[in-house]
Amino acid sequence: MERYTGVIDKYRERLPVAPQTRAVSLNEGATPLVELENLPRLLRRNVRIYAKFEGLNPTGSFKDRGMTMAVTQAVAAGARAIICASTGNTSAAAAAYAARAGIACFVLIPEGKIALGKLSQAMMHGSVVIQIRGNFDDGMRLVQEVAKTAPVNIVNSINPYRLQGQKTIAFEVIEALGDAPDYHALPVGNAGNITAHWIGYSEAVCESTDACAFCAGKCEFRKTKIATRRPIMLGYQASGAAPIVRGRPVESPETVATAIRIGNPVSWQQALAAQKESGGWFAECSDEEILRVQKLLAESEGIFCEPASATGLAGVLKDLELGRIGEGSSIVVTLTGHGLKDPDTAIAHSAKPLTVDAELPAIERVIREHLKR
Ligand code: AN7
Repeated sequence: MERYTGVIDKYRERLPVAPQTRAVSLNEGATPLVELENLPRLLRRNVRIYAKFEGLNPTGSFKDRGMTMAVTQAVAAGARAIICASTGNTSAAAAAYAARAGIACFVLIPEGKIALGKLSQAMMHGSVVIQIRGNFDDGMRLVQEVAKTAPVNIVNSINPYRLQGQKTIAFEVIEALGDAPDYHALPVGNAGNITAHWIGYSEAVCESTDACAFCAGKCEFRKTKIATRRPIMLGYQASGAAPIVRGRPVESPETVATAIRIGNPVSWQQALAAQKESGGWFAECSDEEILRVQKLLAESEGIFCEPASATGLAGVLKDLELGRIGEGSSIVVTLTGHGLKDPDTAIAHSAKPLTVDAELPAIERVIREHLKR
């Protein structure tokens, strides 16, 4: 068997990358699709729920799939610097892949509003971290303006190569299950990822050998049909940052799920198209629901995802409760980022550690007390 070397080498024929272009990769992708065993039983639901655990990518989120594409293409085009606005994970991925490629990286982040782990990544990989007194949407606007004059390549998801890389999630799900699931749920912030999922699922059922709309005739993807159908797409937003659910931009988005604290998503229209074409829907979850499901997943399945990622599962559990998702369904939930990204939130919402004397009876007492419950 050949050594696994990331999503570009694995899916090159389905991606707009020339055969001779060397991939800037950290062996991202090939993440596990873990079936939840205890939650459906706890909830007394006859459904199959699978978690696509994107937290196990090299920088701990799905952004790596898109960043390998964006940075590979930036390098191929001779770029010497990349830039992004970010709620955290994009900056972590951009910083790491820029380091790998040996190019400069500038990241704009909302001051005080990104999780500690993500900030540490951007700093550790040597990117230039610019904290702005504003939110993600302000950063996104500034990045687009500055890129008109400064010699920097934007690696936010308005860069179409990002979505091309991220579409590989759909291919992996199909490979693991043999076909598309009934439903695919995920959290929605800037709406790039739901757009990318839909591109992937749509290409998977396509047999056309025509050049695709993306490459405008410059490349030809091999289009082998690998699925018989597409899933119903479910997008979930945090209540304090739910512009798509509400149908209008949110001026000052607020949520504990800082990754999706976005009020005016760039890929809004594409996300709506995915929802309509798939027969799916958008819905919202409160911060309380998000944190409860993050904890529930960690305690009942051993999977630790960040708050934003729990939003997708929280939405699914609610819609199962409401009967919007039927019995017998197969559901894939993309868990977009690792729980270790945001240790502050995890610690703030968990039981405090016990402190006892370093003596045997104290430890025995704790064990006895705990098992009595
Ligand atoms: C864990 O890092 O937008 O709807 O700047 O980090 O494609 O934006 C992060 C987004 C979901 C939402 N889950 O995905 C950024 C950024 C996690 C995330 C999303 C993000 P999109």
